[in-house]
Amino acid sequence: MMDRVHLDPASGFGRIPLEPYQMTSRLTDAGDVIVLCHLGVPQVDAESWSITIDGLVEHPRAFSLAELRTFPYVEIEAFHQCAGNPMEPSRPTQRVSNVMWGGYRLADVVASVQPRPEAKYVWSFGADWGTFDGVAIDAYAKDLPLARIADDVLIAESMNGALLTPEHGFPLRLVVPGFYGTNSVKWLTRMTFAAERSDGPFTTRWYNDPIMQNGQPTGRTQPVWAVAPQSVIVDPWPRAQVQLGMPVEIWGWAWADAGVGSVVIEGGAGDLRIAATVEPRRGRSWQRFSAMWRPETTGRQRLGARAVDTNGAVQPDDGARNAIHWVEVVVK
Ligand SMILES: Nc1nc2c(c(=O)[nH]1)N[C@H]1C(S)=C(S)[C@@H](COP(=O)(O)O)O[C@H]1N2
Ligand SMILES: [Mo]
Repeated sequence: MMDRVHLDPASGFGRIPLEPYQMTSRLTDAGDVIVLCHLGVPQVDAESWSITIDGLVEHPRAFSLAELRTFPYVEIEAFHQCAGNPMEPSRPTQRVSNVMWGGYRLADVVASVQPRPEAKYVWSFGADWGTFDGVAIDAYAKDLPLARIADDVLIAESMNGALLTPEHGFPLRLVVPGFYGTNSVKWLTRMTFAAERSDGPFTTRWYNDPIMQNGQPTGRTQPVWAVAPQSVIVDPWPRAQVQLGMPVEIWGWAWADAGVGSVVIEGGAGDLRIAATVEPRRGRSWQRFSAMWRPETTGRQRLGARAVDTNGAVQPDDGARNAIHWVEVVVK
């Protein structure tokens, strides 16, 4: 068995994310970014850290931090979203932030180890270990399709211009822009190229969504990888009072792995449909949308934004992690 690092805390650890009305800045302050650690927070010595790349590659080897730093340093802005509790995969969540990651392109690092043609997946391992939902875990492990690596996957060492903090994966973590946060393995120790998917519990048991057909489960599942279209209204706030007949700006953020093509504001007195202006997609950053609304009846009304991604996938009303987020306002 590998040497196990000291964890502190040595059990699940998280930070409560911002509420949507608090998501006023384009880049989320590092101190406000979601934190999700299933097993605890490894306390790590960066000097002796290395990442081993092995499996279906011609030249397996380990890279120290100093060796990784010889690759070009790049920065990538991307939304960063937790898929929510793996035991409740269809519960709506808004655990999202938007972050500037800095580090080394996995594609650059991998070029020197030469993956073999049979390799189809890359498995990633973290230094954290312990017990999750009664299951003993040697290391947190995830996988991703090899084809994704061409798409700006990073071995990251910074967040918003500062070195990663321990809870965010110091000294090095994977970042898979456009995939749910669960795939971005922190305290990255090893990457193994393989012909098939990883058989670990975080890839087989948890983080697989049932595939539905006409509202019924098919018995098949799909990995929680690409982020589905989603949005939050930042303003108006819940319980905000707005004036009858006066224009109100509704604005927020929308995001999707494929990029968001359109956002419609719905709700109001019932039949509201306003096409919002959506800023163009920039990489995998979240996209600001805004719309002007002139309320025509008084009383409590709810407002929701429905995002559609560039593939035509539509944000659903309910029963899914990316369900519409409703804000109730009062028209006076
Ligand atoms: N090694 C390891 N990596 C991990 C996790 C973990 O528990 N262990 N949690 C994942 C989950 S579910 C999420 S949402 C993101 C959160 O990253 P953050 O805490 O830096 O925001 O890390 C992912 N990477
Ligand atoms: Mo997560």
